[in-house]
Amino acid sequence: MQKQEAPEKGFRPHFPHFATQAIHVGQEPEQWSSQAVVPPVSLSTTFKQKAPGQHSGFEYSRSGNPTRNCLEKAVAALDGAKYCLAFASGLAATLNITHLLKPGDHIICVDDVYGGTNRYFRRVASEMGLKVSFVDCSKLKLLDAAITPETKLVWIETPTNPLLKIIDIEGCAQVVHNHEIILVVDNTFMSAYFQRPLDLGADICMYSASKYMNGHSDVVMGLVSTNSENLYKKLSFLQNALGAIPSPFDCYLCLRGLKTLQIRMKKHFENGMAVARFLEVDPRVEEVIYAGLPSHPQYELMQRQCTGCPGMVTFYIKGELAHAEAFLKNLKIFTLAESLGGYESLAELPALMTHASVPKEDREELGISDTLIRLSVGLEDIEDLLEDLDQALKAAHP
Ligand code: P1T
Repeated sequence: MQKQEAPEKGFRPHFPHFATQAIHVGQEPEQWSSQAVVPPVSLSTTFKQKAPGQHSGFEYSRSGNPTRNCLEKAVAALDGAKYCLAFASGLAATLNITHLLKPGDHIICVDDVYGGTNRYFRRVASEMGLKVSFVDCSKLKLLDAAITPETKLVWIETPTNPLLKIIDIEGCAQVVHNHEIILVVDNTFMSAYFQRPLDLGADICMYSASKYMNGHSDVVMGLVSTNSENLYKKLSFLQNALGAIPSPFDCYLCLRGLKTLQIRMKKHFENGMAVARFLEVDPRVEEVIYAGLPSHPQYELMQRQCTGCPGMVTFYIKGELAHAEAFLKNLKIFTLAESLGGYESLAELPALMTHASVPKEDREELGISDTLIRLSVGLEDIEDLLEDLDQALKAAHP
């Protein structure tokens, strides 16, 4: 696809800065007869029509809902996008985007990707007649070489899950835009605050809003932003036709979560950095991967492409599976659980948890070993988090 034109001047509304937009865009009290400052949760499934087929903006809640509409407008503003659509989960967003393709089309997906995305492409999309290749898109030559006349979609995550590789969005856009290919960036880890994929040439920016965008581990949702009217029209049709939409209450919660996205991300960065620095010099740790550390192989790219790093820290504990398990079982403040991006700190073992569905040989080739531990560093006091990590490392390596 051709790079889309930036939104026209004035589109990024009256409020120029991030937190102001998160707090106000799409949420103007004047839109409600009650002048409600907090957007109401609009639970009605259906809306009265003036005459058959004549509605005043909403007809049925699957095709459009006032609370969802507020959220979609706010996220579009944060992404510098003209359009945004909300879905029932991150994977529902992936499903809808994939429905833009037809049997025989080819998808290139970054090799290190969330296990559920890998499973969907490998075990569902490919069963429906789509061809899928997993490619190390951090090497643009490999991406270029993998493109065939059938390639219609390139799917990248950056940083990748769980190995936190940084992919050059602008570089990928240059490669794919020589062809009729849609570039999708899964921006879940960075959130709209640290990275703006559409500005860097992506056609679609998607999120599992279940993570940082909502930030409170109480909503499962997906979000998709674009500047392309053509893609928006198709995705909007699919949103209604496939029906994988979020509930109005979840939209309300996510909109509420977004209001603190900026301050949360700043604190996640601060805490993530402190944890990475702590682990980096710890003799019980083999290697730390954190894009905010100068030791990260793509540190410079990260600095060019993003304005900060989230609380995602991945590391290899010294030893074997038993050491990783002992560490995880002994954590007291970090909770052993899948997911990420909430206010609370979580820890997990990708090989046995989030990425268990990735074939073993692929995991081994990527480096998702039994000693690879993924942390989602939350917003607790850093002294407590470091003390917790220290005592769990002691339990693993007495
Ligand atoms: O869980 P859901 O909202 O359907 O989103 C899927 C998804 C998409 N993209 C990325 C980068 C993700 O991390 C996820 C979900 N990930 C986890 C649950 C996890 O623990 O990694």
